[in-house]
Amino acid sequence: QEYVGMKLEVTQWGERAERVKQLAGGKKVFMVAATLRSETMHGVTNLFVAPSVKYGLYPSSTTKGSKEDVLYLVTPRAARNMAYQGLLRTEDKVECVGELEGSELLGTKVHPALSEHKEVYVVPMDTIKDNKGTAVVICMPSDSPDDWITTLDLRKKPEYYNIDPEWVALEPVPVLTTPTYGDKTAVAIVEKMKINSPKDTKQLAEAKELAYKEGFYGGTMIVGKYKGEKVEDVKNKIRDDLIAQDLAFIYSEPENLVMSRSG
Ligand code: ZZB
Repeated sequence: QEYVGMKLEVTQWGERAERVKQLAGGKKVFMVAATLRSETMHGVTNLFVAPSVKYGLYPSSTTKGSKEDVLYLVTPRAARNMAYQGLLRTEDKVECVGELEGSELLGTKVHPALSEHKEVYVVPMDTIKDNKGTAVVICMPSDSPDDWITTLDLRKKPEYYNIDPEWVALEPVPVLTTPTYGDKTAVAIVEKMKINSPKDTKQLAEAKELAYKEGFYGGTMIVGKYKGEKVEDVKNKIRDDLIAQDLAFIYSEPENLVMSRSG
């Protein structure tokens, strides 16, 4: 699977991240989100982590994926993949500055490049899988049903999730329009399918599939440099622009280990 690793710079550590801030020692830190939809970056409203998942801080390579010496925040598993791909600084093994738990990051602010909102909060998503991508996930409520339903649940139960309601106050930002569902495809699909909770996993998988298809084959950009063009035609150009601007890199991982060994 080939993802785009989007780099979101930490602009302000939250109150729970004092220890992490010390670990970073004044270096720039980028949380890296694995995405298949880099064309939607304009509409980021939050960044998700899994509270109980372990993450680490890893020095970047300065020859690939980053022009400067920075720290990436991803899971140890993703770091191993990234090291294989030359994206991290390595000696004999993967260098790690320190480890942390997702919960320590809640309330930290990051800067999503090319987005309408210059700063967004890190908030929890319990359904993040730590065996896929970097376990850092962009929140794109206009085009991702999972992200919209999670945002609604966080707003409904801030005490339960141990977050400040202010952290999830941003509304979905339209980025593209589809003939069937309009400019907030995910919001429309969640409503139509009557999805009530992030735990409706079967329905959400269906909704995701539908939103992907609609957005890719039927979508037209309504913001940015490629406004008015078909998503299908500009998706790769947008990705390449992001990479050229040092805002993202290609990050791949084997579908699963058994397959990659026998294949
Ligand atoms: C931004 C975005 C905007 C995404 C969208 C989707 C959509 P896939 O197809 O299963 O590989 N994601 C990435 N890593 C994880 C993880 N560890 N656990 C849970 N979700 C994860 O899914 C890749 C997509 O799932 C990624 O693309 C990311 O969310 C999320 F408008 O990034 B996406 C209809 C989907 N729309």
